[in-house]
Amino acid sequence: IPLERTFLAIKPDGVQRGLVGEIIRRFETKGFTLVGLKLLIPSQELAEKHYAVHKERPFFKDLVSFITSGPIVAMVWEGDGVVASARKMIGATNPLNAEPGTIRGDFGINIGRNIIHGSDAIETAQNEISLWFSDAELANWEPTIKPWLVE
Ligand code: YYY
Ligand code: MG
Repeated sequence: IPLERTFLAIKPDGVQRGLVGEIIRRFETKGFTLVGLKLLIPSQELAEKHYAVHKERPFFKDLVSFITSGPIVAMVWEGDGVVASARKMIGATNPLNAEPGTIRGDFGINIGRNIIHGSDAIETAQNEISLWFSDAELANWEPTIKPWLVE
């Protein structure tokens, strides 16, 4: 069975604030495996597709303009339970409600500047991964330390 994967993106505020290394470090040291990584300024079209589920919401326009305003770091992470675990590590949508110890809880104060995106379910993750990455951009590999992470 293929391992579970999720799509994470460090938003333009996270990149501008120099949080890329800190955020990647958290998922690496947790024990998840990085299988895709790129920095890009998303096109309007890509951003609108990514957030299509929110297109009728009042914040949609600002959200799309924010996410296209500068480089983001798009990533695919792999591991048992990674979708739900990454959401926990990211914290609540509004950083003011996010627990300390989570990324949003530790680094944010505003819902419109909440640093990072993470897929909310396994099926959403599959759709987001194929929206942002081609198969050739994803590395199928197994860390040599895996026996020390998973029994
Ligand atoms: O999945 P998550 O990012 O935690 O929240 P969503 O409810 O999917 O909303 C996506 C994105 O939209 C959120 O990260 C910030 C923004 N947003 C907003 O600006 N204002 C809201 N009231 C709700 C969401
Ligand atoms: Mg969401």
